[in-house]
Amino acid sequence: MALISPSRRLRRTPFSDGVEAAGVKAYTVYNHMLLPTVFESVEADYHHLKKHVQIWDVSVERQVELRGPDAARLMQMLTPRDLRGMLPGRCFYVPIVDETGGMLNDPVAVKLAEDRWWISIADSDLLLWVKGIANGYRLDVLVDEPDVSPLAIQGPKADELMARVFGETIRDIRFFRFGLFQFEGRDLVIARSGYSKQGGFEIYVQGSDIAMPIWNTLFAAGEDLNVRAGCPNAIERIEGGLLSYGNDMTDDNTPHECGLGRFCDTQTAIGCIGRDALLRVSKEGPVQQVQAITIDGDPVPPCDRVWPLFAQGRRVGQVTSAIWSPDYSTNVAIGMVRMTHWDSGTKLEVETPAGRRSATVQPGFWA
Ligand code: THG
Repeated sequence: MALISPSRRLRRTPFSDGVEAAGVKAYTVYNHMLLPTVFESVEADYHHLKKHVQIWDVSVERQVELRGPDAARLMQMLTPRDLRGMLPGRCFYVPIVDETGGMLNDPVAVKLAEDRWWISIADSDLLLWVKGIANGYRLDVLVDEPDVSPLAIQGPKADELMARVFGETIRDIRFFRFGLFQFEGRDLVIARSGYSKQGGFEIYVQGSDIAMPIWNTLFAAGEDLNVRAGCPNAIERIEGGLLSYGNDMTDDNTPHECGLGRFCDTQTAIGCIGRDALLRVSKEGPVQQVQAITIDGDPVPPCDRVWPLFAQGRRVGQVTSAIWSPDYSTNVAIGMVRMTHWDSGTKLEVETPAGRRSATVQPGFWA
């Protein structure tokens, strides 16, 4: 592929200077912002992530902040996940749906206080939808994108690195909870979360001015841990079954088709804008669903469009993400498969740019 021309529309991040100094080799665009995809190579980055600790500039996970008396009400309007039991200090993975039950985003909701929330978004312009709802319903809430840029610390040595910088109490944070930790006299929200299955934290860096100081402090503290700059890794996230909005799902899909039914409480999520539509479709159950799939043969080329899935010459779905896995010595993939062919062990054929290949529906993801 040719290079991407830099411009102001393609936003840099408060860590971009550090990312460049660390030798970033490729970027993608996510929420109109630069997201690194490769440092050494996707495979070398993958092996390192599973063994050591990496620091990821995931500023592209922009925050939609809700502030005011109607913040909790607005948040519940956006998602079919019941938020009534959610306490401040918690993070929830929440499907966001439109009036048809179609997925608009799959963010992490962070409840800072009853009247203050962050929605840590995937790649779609959710701010516009949320502002539209807030204004259309005349809600008493401010909606904006604050100067908050997540920095993820991922990998088996993440606890050790973070304890050195923020103190031993950071080890006590439980999965999808956050605490406040001091850095240069500033309070930072730090959660145990992140877009990998290797474990780790996300620092919600508030104020671009402290971004590079935090970045540099973490690298200095982790020298003997073999800390490196990294990024969400395509191989590791497919093995782990972490979905990518815009790739594995779009607004044509319901949360149930995406396998996110466990994050829906549609009966009790009173106020959710897509509730009626979802109650109708979830009565029957989805007729297609996201599945783990293996693809036989040599490493597949990059998956930059859907690859049709066939059985006996009939279309039964599509592969939406695929890559060679060194640890499993096969191509691992995520696809949307029709009900008639989604049972584990079902043999299919997939049309890739490298020709037709045999594919098999798997019992689950790998990690
Ligand atoms: N962290 C934060 N913001 C984000 C992401 C993140 N915004 C964009 C994108 N990632 C949103 N998508 C996801 C997808 C999966 C998960 C988080 C965000 C995830 N899922 C776990 C899983 O499926 O195993 C756990 C979900 C749960 O049990 O609650 O972590 O990564 N800040």
